[in-house]
Amino acid sequence: MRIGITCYPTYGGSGVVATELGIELAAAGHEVHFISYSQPFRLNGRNDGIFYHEVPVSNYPLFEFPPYDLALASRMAEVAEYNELDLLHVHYAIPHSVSALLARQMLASRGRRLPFVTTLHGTDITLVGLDRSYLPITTYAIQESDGVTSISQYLKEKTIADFGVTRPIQVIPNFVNCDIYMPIKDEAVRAEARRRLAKPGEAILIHLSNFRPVKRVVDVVKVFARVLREIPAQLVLVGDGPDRSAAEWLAHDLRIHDRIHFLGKQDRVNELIPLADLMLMPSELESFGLAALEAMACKVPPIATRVGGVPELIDDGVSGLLYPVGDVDAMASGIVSLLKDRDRLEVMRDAARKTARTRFCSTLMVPQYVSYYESVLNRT
Ligand code: GMT
Repeated sequence: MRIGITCYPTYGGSGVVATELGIELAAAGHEVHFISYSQPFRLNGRNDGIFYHEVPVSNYPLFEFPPYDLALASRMAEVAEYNELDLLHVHYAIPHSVSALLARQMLASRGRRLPFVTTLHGTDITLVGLDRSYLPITTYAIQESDGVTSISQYLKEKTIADFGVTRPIQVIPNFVNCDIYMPIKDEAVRAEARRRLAKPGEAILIHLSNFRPVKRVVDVVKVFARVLREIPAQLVLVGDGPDRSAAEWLAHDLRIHDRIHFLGKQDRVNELIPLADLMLMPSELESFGLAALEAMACKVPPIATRVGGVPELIDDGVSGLLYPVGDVDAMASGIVSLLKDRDRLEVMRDAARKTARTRFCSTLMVPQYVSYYESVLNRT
């Protein structure tokens, strides 16, 4: 198949899923064309079967807001025509599904077919999409999509309830490549790598996100401060965004900044995650929680909040621990008791990896996308 993929190319779960999907599809012999305003961040290097098409957005002085969605629609139609794409797959409904709808209409007027699949990821439904200025057009574009997938059952139900979408929605959960996200098998190698972050005997906690308010990064620092009262530890914070300075300020105010590593945006998180003992994801809301899945694949159990689609991924007390949003005391005491009970931690580490491998591995999900594409092509 020849597949066009559009996503946000910046750091964020939907862009990660779209890029990893494109890489896996190309590895399976499909031709993949990314269409976006810049190259997706995980698409570094030249992969066979992958092409990247930049969307130029001209900024005429009359435009207070350059119309990216129109430029994207034009480029989608061009790329589809020149490369004879079979379909488009857009990740994150706003504005990608609207642009895809326009591209489909442009080509239809010339007798060419371009079906498109929209994958709903999270805030396109739970936050931004609900804004009155976007709600009607987002609903329309989802409804008009030739296929709609969502990354969790929770998100599917939310879309039906809040948007009144009647088109069938197929749940295809987030996935991870378990050969890239994996534990470091050699304990001596792992111990040596951990020494760059922590002294022997210290625990390592990790958090990865785009530091948006929904991720509650300040809670990560609060939990860590409580853990430190009982256990020597280091905290590794990967990512950057609006709440980074609030987290840095709190770290200094609590005088624990010398134990917190603000690493900023990192490309090879699969090399960092396996060094940690536990991962923290105290989000206000997660439609799935891809960062937690990546951690689980590396045998790092997540300490997370019981929100959105997270319980579809984490079995509380088995492959991780779940708490109410904002309950930093409970999260800290859960972490402390787990770190003090190494046998229980080891069982949980195995369960986390097993969940990733047996339920959310790319080898299971990518074929689901391929057969979904085939079903869309057969009925359009
Ligand atoms: O909302 C974000 O923080 C980023 C967002 C995205 O679209 O980039 O993440 C969403 O998509 C991820 C991949 O499908 C999910 O794993 C995240 O749970 C989801 N985020 C939220 O629902 C807040």
